[in-house]
Amino acid sequence: MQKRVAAIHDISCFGRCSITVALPILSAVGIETSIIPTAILSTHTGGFTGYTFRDLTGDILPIADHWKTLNLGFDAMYTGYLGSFEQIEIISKLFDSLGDEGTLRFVDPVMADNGELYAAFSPEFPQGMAKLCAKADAIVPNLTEAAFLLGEDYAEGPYTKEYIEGLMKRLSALGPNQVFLTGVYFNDSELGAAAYDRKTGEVSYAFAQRIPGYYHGTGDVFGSALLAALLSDRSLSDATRIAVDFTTAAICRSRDAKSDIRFGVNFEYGLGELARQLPPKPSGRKKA
Ligand code: PXL
Repeated sequence: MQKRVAAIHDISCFGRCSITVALPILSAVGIETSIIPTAILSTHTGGFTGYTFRDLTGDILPIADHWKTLNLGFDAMYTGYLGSFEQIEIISKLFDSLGDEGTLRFVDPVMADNGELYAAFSPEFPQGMAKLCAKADAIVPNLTEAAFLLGEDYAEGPYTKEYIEGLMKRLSALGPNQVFLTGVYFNDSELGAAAYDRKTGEVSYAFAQRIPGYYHGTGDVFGSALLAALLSDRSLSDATRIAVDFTTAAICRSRDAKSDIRFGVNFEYGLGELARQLPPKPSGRKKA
Protein backbone atom coordinates (compact mmCIF):
# COMPACT_ATOMS: atom_id res chain seq x y z
CA MET A 1 0.00 0.00 0.00
CA GLN A 2 1.17 3.51 -0.87
CA LYS A 3 2.00 5.84 2.05
CA ARG A 4 -0.50 8.62 2.71
CA VAL A 5 -0.07 12.04 4.36
CA ALA A 6 -2.66 14.61 5.44
CA ALA A 7 -1.06 18.03 4.81
CA ILE A 8 -2.71 20.74 6.90
CA HIS A 9 -1.44 24.13 5.69
CA ASP A 10 -2.75 27.29 4.04
CA ILE A 11 -3.07 27.66 0.29
CA SER A 12 -0.99 30.68 -0.68
CA CYS A 13 -2.08 30.89 -4.31
CA PHE A 14 1.16 32.55 -5.43
CA GLY A 15 4.61 32.46 -3.85
CA ARG A 16 5.60 28.79 -3.42
CA CYS A 17 5.06 27.90 0.24
CA SER A 18 2.78 25.68 2.34
CA ILE A 19 0.54 23.39 0.26
CA THR A 20 1.99 24.41 -3.13
CA VAL A 21 5.34 23.13 -1.82
CA ALA A 22 4.28 20.18 0.38
CA LEU A 23 2.06 18.54 -2.24
CA PRO A 24 4.56 18.37 -5.11
CA ILE A 25 7.49 17.31 -2.90
CA LEU A 26 5.61 14.50 -1.15
CA SER A 27 3.94 13.40 -4.40
CA ALA A 28 7.31 13.29 -6.19
CA VAL A 29 8.56 10.61 -3.80
CA GLY A 30 5.43 8.53 -4.26
CA ILE A 31 3.45 9.61 -1.19
CA GLU A 32 -0.30 10.07 -1.62
CA THR A 33 -0.98 13.55 -0.25
CA SER A 34 -4.42 14.68 0.87
CA ILE A 35 -4.90 18.24 2.06
CA ILE A 36 -6.86 20.18 4.64
CA PRO A 37 -6.49 23.87 3.74
CA THR A 38 -6.41 26.19 6.77
CA ALA A 39 -6.89 29.44 4.82
CA ILE A 40 -6.69 30.72 1.25
CA LEU A 41 -4.50 33.74 0.52
CA SER A 42 -3.66 35.35 -2.81
CA THR A 43 0.02 35.28 -1.75
CA HIS A 44 1.92 34.49 1.45
CA THR A 45 2.28 37.35 3.93
CA GLY A 46 6.06 37.82 3.66
CA GLY A 47 6.89 40.95 1.70
CA PHE A 48 3.63 41.33 -0.22
CA THR A 49 0.95 43.91 0.56
CA GLY A 50 -2.74 43.82 -0.33
CA TYR A 51 -3.08 40.04 -0.15
CA THR A 52 -6.50 38.40 0.29
CA PHE A 53 -7.14 36.12 3.27
CA ARG A 54 -10.03 33.71 3.70
CA ASP A 55 -10.08 31.83 6.98
CA LEU A 56 -11.20 28.19 6.55
CA THR A 57 -11.53 27.32 10.26
CA GLY A 58 -15.19 26.36 9.74
CA ASP A 59 -14.34 23.86 6.99
CA ILE A 60 -11.77 21.76 8.87
CA LEU A 61 -14.07 19.66 11.07
CA PRO A 62 -16.61 18.97 8.28
CA ILE A 63 -13.76 17.77 6.02
CA ALA A 64 -12.40 15.54 8.80
CA ASP A 65 -15.89 14.26 9.67
CA HIS A 66 -16.43 13.23 6.07
CA TRP A 67 -13.02 11.52 5.97
CA LYS A 68 -13.95 9.62 9.16
CA THR A 69 -16.82 7.94 7.30
CA LEU A 70 -14.23 6.61 4.81
CA ASN A 71 -12.15 4.95 7.57
CA LEU A 72 -8.91 6.37 6.11
CA GLY A 73 -5.49 5.75 7.62
CA PHE A 74 -2.61 8.24 7.50
CA ASP A 75 1.12 7.47 7.76
CA ALA A 76 1.68 11.11 8.74
CA MET A 77 -0.23 14.27 9.54
CA TYR A 78 1.83 17.32 8.59
CA THR A 79 0.74 20.71 9.91
CA GLY A 80 2.12 24.13 8.96
CA TYR A 81 0.68 27.64 8.77
CA LEU A 82 -2.68 27.82 10.59
CA GLY A 83 -5.47 30.26 9.77
CA SER A 84 -6.65 31.05 13.31
CA PHE A 85 -5.93 30.45 16.99
CA GLU A 86 -8.97 28.11 17.22
CA GLN A 87 -7.40 25.80 14.63
CA ILE A 88 -4.77 24.75 17.18
CA GLU A 89 -7.41 23.03 19.31
CA ILE A 90 -9.28 21.65 16.28
CA ILE A 91 -6.12 20.11 14.79
CA SER A 92 -5.08 18.76 18.15
CA LYS A 93 -8.39 16.82 18.15
CA LEU A 94 -7.79 15.68 14.55
CA PHE A 95 -4.50 14.13 15.68
CA ASP A 96 -6.65 11.79 17.82
CA SER A 97 -9.61 11.28 15.49
CA LEU A 98 -7.78 10.85 12.13
CA GLY A 99 -4.46 9.59 13.46
CA ASP A 100 -3.69 6.22 15.03
CA GLU A 101 -0.66 4.51 16.60
CA GLY A 102 1.07 4.30 13.22
CA THR A 103 0.64 8.00 12.35
CA LEU A 104 3.67 10.32 12.53
CA ARG A 105 2.41 13.66 13.85
CA PHE A 106 4.78 16.13 12.21
CA VAL A 107 4.32 19.77 13.27
CA ASP A 108 6.02 22.75 11.67
CA PRO A 109 5.10 25.51 14.16
CA VAL A 110 5.00 28.20 11.46
CA MET A 111 4.52 31.53 13.25
CA ALA A 112 7.72 33.58 13.37
CA ASP A 113 11.13 34.32 11.88
CA ASN A 114 14.06 36.68 12.43
CA GLY A 115 13.09 37.26 16.06
CA GLU A 116 9.50 38.32 15.29
CA LEU A 117 6.04 36.79 15.18
CA TYR A 118 4.37 36.92 11.74
CA ALA A 119 1.88 39.80 11.47
CA ALA A 120 -1.22 37.58 11.55
CA PHE A 121 -0.51 35.97 14.93
CA SER A 122 -1.42 37.25 18.39
CA PRO A 123 1.06 37.18 21.31
CA GLU A 124 -0.88 34.17 22.77
CA PHE A 125 -0.36 32.09 19.62
CA PRO A 126 3.04 30.58 20.60
CA GLN A 127 1.63 29.15 23.85
CA GLY A 128 -1.19 27.50 21.89
CA MET A 129 1.30 26.18 19.36
CA ALA A 130 3.40 24.72 22.19
CA LYS A 131 0.35 22.62 23.14
CA LEU A 132 0.08 21.29 19.58
CA CYS A 133 3.83 20.53 19.62
CA ALA A 134 3.27 18.60 22.87
CA LYS A 135 1.11 16.14 20.89
CA ALA A 136 3.58 15.86 18.01
CA ASP A 137 6.09 13.07 17.36
CA ALA A 138 8.40 15.45 15.48
CA ILE A 139 8.61 19.26 15.24
CA VAL A 140 10.53 21.52 12.83
CA PRO A 141 10.88 25.04 14.30
CA ASN A 142 13.33 27.69 13.19
CA LEU A 143 15.34 29.39 15.94
CA THR A 144 12.79 32.17 16.45
CA GLU A 145 9.92 29.70 16.74
CA ALA A 146 11.98 27.58 19.13
CA ALA A 147 12.47 30.56 21.47
CA PHE A 148 8.78 31.53 21.27
CA LEU A 149 7.66 27.93 21.98
CA LEU A 150 9.81 27.89 25.11
CA GLY A 151 8.89 31.42 26.23
CA GLU A 152 12.57 32.39 25.99
CA ASP A 153 14.20 35.49 24.47
CA TYR A 154 15.30 35.13 20.87
CA ALA A 155 19.08 34.96 20.61
CA GLU A 156 21.03 36.14 17.55
CA GLY A 157 23.70 33.81 16.13
CA PRO A 158 26.33 32.59 15.66
CA TYR A 159 25.27 29.91 18.13
CA THR A 160 27.15 27.39 20.22
CA LYS A 161 26.60 23.63 20.30
CA GLU A 162 25.61 23.94 23.96
CA TYR A 163 22.87 26.45 23.12
CA ILE A 164 21.51 24.46 20.14
CA GLU A 165 21.52 21.12 21.95
CA GLY A 166 20.03 22.67 25.09
CA LEU A 167 17.27 24.23 22.99
CA MET A 168 16.49 20.90 21.29
CA LYS A 169 16.37 19.08 24.62
CA ARG A 170 14.06 21.70 26.16
CA LEU A 171 11.82 21.50 23.07
CA SER A 172 11.62 17.72 23.22
CA ALA A 173 10.69 18.02 26.91
CA LEU A 174 7.50 19.73 25.67
CA GLY A 175 6.52 16.32 24.20
CA PRO A 176 7.92 15.53 20.74
CA ASN A 177 10.40 12.69 20.47
CA GLN A 178 12.26 14.26 17.55
CA VAL A 179 13.24 17.92 17.14
CA PHE A 180 14.64 19.37 13.90
CA LEU A 181 15.91 22.92 14.23
CA THR A 182 16.46 25.13 11.16
CA GLY A 183 18.57 28.26 10.75
CA VAL A 184 21.47 26.86 12.81
CA TYR A 185 24.96 28.35 12.32
CA PHE A 186 28.22 28.32 14.24
CA ASN A 187 30.08 30.67 11.85
CA ASP A 188 29.15 33.16 9.11
CA SER A 189 29.94 30.94 6.13
CA GLU A 190 27.63 27.96 6.78
CA LEU A 191 23.95 27.54 7.64
CA GLY A 192 21.96 24.38 8.25
CA ALA A 193 19.86 22.28 10.57
CA ALA A 194 20.24 20.26 13.74
CA ALA A 195 18.31 17.17 14.79
CA TYR A 196 17.74 15.45 18.12
CA ASP A 197 16.08 12.17 19.05
CA ARG A 198 15.10 11.98 22.72
CA LYS A 199 14.76 8.17 22.77
CA THR A 200 18.23 7.44 21.39
CA GLY A 201 19.94 10.66 22.50
CA GLU A 202 21.28 11.07 18.94
CA VAL A 203 22.25 14.58 17.83
CA SER A 204 23.00 15.33 14.19
CA TYR A 205 23.94 18.41 12.15
CA ALA A 206 23.85 19.17 8.43
CA PHE A 207 25.30 22.39 7.03
CA ALA A 208 25.67 23.98 3.61
CA GLN A 209 27.25 27.15 2.28
CA ARG A 210 25.27 30.20 3.51
CA ILE A 211 23.58 32.10 0.67
CA PRO A 212 22.93 35.76 1.46
CA GLY A 213 19.33 37.00 1.31
CA TYR A 214 16.08 35.86 2.88
CA TYR A 215 14.26 33.52 0.49
CA HIS A 216 10.61 32.86 1.31
CA GLY A 217 9.11 29.41 1.67
CA THR A 218 12.41 27.69 2.42
CA GLY A 219 11.13 26.39 5.78
CA ASP A 220 8.29 24.64 3.96
CA VAL A 221 10.67 23.22 1.33
CA PHE A 222 12.90 21.91 4.13
CA GLY A 223 10.01 20.48 6.20
CA SER A 224 8.41 18.75 3.21
CA ALA A 225 11.70 17.22 2.01
CA LEU A 226 12.49 16.12 5.57
CA LEU A 227 9.11 14.41 5.95
CA ALA A 228 9.54 12.82 2.51
CA ALA A 229 12.89 11.38 3.64
CA LEU A 230 11.61 10.20 7.05
CA LEU A 231 8.67 8.43 5.37
CA SER A 232 11.17 6.85 2.98
CA ASP A 233 12.66 5.22 6.11
CA ARG A 234 15.83 7.35 6.11
CA SER A 235 17.63 7.81 9.43
CA LEU A 236 17.50 11.07 11.40
CA SER A 237 20.91 12.20 10.11
CA ASP A 238 20.33 11.06 6.48
CA ALA A 239 16.92 12.76 6.37
CA THR A 240 18.36 16.02 7.77
CA ARG A 241 21.20 15.98 5.23
CA ILE A 242 18.85 15.24 2.31
CA ALA A 243 16.49 18.07 3.32
CA VAL A 244 19.34 20.59 3.77
CA ASP A 245 20.85 19.70 0.37
CA PHE A 246 17.46 19.81 -1.41
CA THR A 247 16.66 23.23 0.10
CA THR A 248 20.12 24.70 -0.56
CA ALA A 249 20.06 23.58 -4.19
CA ALA A 250 16.64 25.27 -4.62
CA ILE A 251 17.94 28.52 -3.08
CA CYS A 252 21.03 28.43 -5.33
CA ARG A 253 18.88 28.07 -8.47
CA SER A 254 16.77 31.07 -7.46
CA ARG A 255 19.84 33.11 -6.57
CA ASP A 256 21.50 32.29 -9.92
CA ALA A 257 18.30 33.24 -11.77
CA LYS A 258 18.15 36.51 -9.74
CA SER A 259 14.53 35.71 -8.87
CA ASP A 260 12.42 37.92 -6.61
CA ILE A 261 13.02 36.48 -3.11
CA ARG A 262 9.28 36.75 -2.36
CA PHE A 263 8.38 34.27 -5.13
CA GLY A 264 9.73 31.23 -3.29
CA VAL A 265 12.58 29.04 -4.49
CA ASN A 266 13.01 26.79 -7.51
CA PHE A 267 12.64 23.42 -5.83
CA GLU A 268 10.88 22.02 -8.91
CA TYR A 269 14.11 21.33 -10.83
CA GLY A 270 15.28 19.19 -7.88
CA LEU A 271 12.22 16.92 -7.72
CA GLY A 272 13.55 14.36 -10.21
CA GLU A 273 16.77 13.91 -8.21
CA LEU A 274 14.82 13.72 -4.91
CA ALA A 275 12.60 11.02 -6.39
CA ARG A 276 15.70 9.03 -7.42
CA GLN A 277 17.19 9.44 -3.92
CA LEU A 278 13.98 8.39 -2.15
CA PRO A 279 12.34 5.42 -3.85
CA PRO A 280 8.83 4.77 -2.42
CA LYS A 281 8.51 2.57 0.67
CA PRO A 282 5.18 0.75 1.11
CA SER A 283 2.97 1.49 4.07
CA GLY A 284 2.19 -1.17 6.64
CA ARG A 285 -0.86 0.63 8.02
CA LYS A 286 -3.99 -1.29 8.90
CA LYS A 287 -6.65 1.14 7.68
CA ALA A 288 -7.58 1.80 4.05
O1 PXL B 1 6.28 29.74 4.60
C1 PXL B 1 5.55 30.01 5.71
C2 PXL B 1 4.26 30.72 5.41
C3 PXL B 1 3.16 29.98 5.04
N1 PXL B 1 1.97 30.56 4.75
C4 PXL B 1 1.83 31.89 4.80
C5 PXL B 1 2.90 32.69 5.16
C6 PXL B 1 4.15 32.09 5.48
C7 PXL B 1 5.29 32.91 5.87
O2 PXL B 1 5.28 34.10 5.86
O3 PXL B 1 2.74 34.02 5.20
C8 PXL B 1 0.50 32.49 4.48
